[in-house]
Amino acid sequence: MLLSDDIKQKALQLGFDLVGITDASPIDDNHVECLKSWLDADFAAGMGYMQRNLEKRINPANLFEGARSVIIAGLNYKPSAGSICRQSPQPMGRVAHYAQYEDYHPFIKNQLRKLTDFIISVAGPGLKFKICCDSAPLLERAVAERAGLGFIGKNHMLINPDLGPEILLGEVLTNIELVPSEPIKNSCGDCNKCLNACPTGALRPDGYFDANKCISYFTIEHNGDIPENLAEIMGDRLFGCDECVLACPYQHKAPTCRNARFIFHPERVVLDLRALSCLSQEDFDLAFADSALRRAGLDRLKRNARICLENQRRKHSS
Ligand code: B12
Ligand code: SF4
Ligand code: SF4
Repeated sequence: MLLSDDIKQKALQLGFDLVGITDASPIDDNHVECLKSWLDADFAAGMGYMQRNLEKRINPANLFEGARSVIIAGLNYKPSAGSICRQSPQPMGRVAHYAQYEDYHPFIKNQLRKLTDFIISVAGPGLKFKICCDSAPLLERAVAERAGLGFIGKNHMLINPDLGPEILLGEVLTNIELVPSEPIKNSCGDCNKCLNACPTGALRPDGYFDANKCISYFTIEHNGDIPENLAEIMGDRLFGCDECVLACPYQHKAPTCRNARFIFHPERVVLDLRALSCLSQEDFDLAFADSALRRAGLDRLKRNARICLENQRRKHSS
């Protein structure tokens, strides 16, 4: 069997749901144009890091010298139905699906490291690898599309026709020349459900995504106050937002996460807002050491909790 096929088979054995390969040539022009006009229009809001390292973000060979191929893997994170609805007498705040699990960054990187160990064991030493997951400057969704993992929907998610949009991505850049996978041809067609479901208009009718209006951006990435009009629309969304994902028909028919090694934390589906408001830094560090919630940090989470509590108070008094 070809090395490329061996690698794909091993990635699936390691618990990934999807795997594809593309060459390390620059990102396709249409994506680069979209990224540049997105940055020019200030749709990146306060994410200054998106303005930096443009040359790396649009060309894997600039991110990793000598790169010839990119192996990209996808992990299904759709939670099982039983874990979605949780009732409590306390005011609770909702957490985005991906953060209801252990932090996916080290999980995916560890699995990809096992994949590179396997490649060395069959192809010999002297090979070079760079493992990325989320934080590296690389247009991951554009790479995933070219490697045949799915298509990019109007909600800007990489969507696999069978597994839906709830797929987390990680990559191995390597100096080995591998056989590229074929892109797939599906699309959204006439559907506009995610645009209609976005509570703030962050998904614009012209197809662009505006972080200045996105609840996910404000609750996870933004420092300082959240504008009043958006704070009200936040409702009980404490960390992240899944509306444009949950509206998608591809999400509805997708199977749930089947990787038992990717640990799901039922106690992170919703969080007690009052308890969070008076949590000490020490207790936060202990409780969320292995969680993507650390990205926001305790101060932002407390700010979000105050807003969710105020929204719930307003709802009950009206
Ligand atoms: C910055 C960032 C964010 C920001 C900005 C989001 C954004 N849309 O850019 C914030 C904090 C808001 C965010 C939110 C979320 N994120 Co995020 N995020 C990233 C990060 C680090 C970079 C994304 C990026 O390059 N943005 C630049 C802009 C220009 O990209 P874009 O809007 O998607 O546009 C591109 C394509 O859509 C494409 N395109 C194709 N057709 C068209 C048509 C038109 C008209 C346009 C304009 C563009 C376009 O062109 C552009 C360039 O490729 C990536 C990891 C990475 N390194 O890639 C994760 C990543 C995209 N995030 C991820 C996730 C899971 C989420 C959330 C679902 C989390 C949540 N529940 O809150 C939401 C989803 C929000 C959304 N609908 O995009 C996953 C997505 C996996 C997937 N299946 O697609 C990623 C890949 C992380 C990972 N490793 O798994 N995220
Ligand atoms: S994450 Fe929420 S606010 Fe942001 S684009 Fe999607 S639905 Fe809109
Ligand atoms: S909800 Fe409809 S338009 Fe939006 S991404 Fe899914 S299929 Fe595409």
